[in-house]
Amino acid sequence: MVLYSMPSSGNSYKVRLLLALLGRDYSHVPVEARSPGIEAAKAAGQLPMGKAPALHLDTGEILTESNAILWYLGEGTGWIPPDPLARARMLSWMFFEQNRHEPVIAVRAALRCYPDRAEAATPERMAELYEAGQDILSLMEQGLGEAPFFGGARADLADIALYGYTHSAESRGGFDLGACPRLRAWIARIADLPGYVELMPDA
Ligand SMILES: N[C@@H](CCC(=O)N[C@@H](CS)C(=O)NCC(=O)O)C(=O)O
Repeated sequence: MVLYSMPSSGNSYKVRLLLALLGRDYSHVPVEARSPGIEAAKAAGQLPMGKAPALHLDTGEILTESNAILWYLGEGTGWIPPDPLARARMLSWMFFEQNRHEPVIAVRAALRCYPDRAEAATPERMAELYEAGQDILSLMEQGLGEAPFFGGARADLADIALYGYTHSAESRGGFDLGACPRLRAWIARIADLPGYVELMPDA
């Protein structure tokens, strides 16, 4: 397998994290935003949707969309619960992540961290994203409840999907997890999982 992934992106990180937790071997092609490498990969059809991550399988198939890639890699492992209701709950968090969480938490981080996005980081936009993001984090705090993981007693793909951008919501996104002690404990719990890797270990 060859993974085209963006080193600084939470969507790409989810896939690298699951591969590491599963102990799977793969080749990595880093394609950072606005680099010649990512443009070359797009031009060569290696990122068919024009975005990273993309997983190139040994069969020649290319899989896109981080959460779909998580599903593919998670099949037949303990990362997808066997119970239909638990699987549906996992998907519910994964859709929430792409539909509501990522467009706010990741976008605010991008506006703060990527210099070429700074122009769009107006005080109004940043305040709006902050307020919306704090609400999203509160929903997660409540949703997690007393459970150690979003998957319940053990972590599932929802935990990986949500971790991608939540773990750096404070450092990169400028959010405040002070009122979310369970989320903070959950972040630490994920980082303790055997095989865990950081977002950008070489950075
Ligand atoms: N929904 C997609 C989003 C992928 C995405 O937006 N990737 C961004 C980085 S987070 C990207 O490749 N940007 C590079 C570009 O647009 O040139 C997923 O979860 O995989």
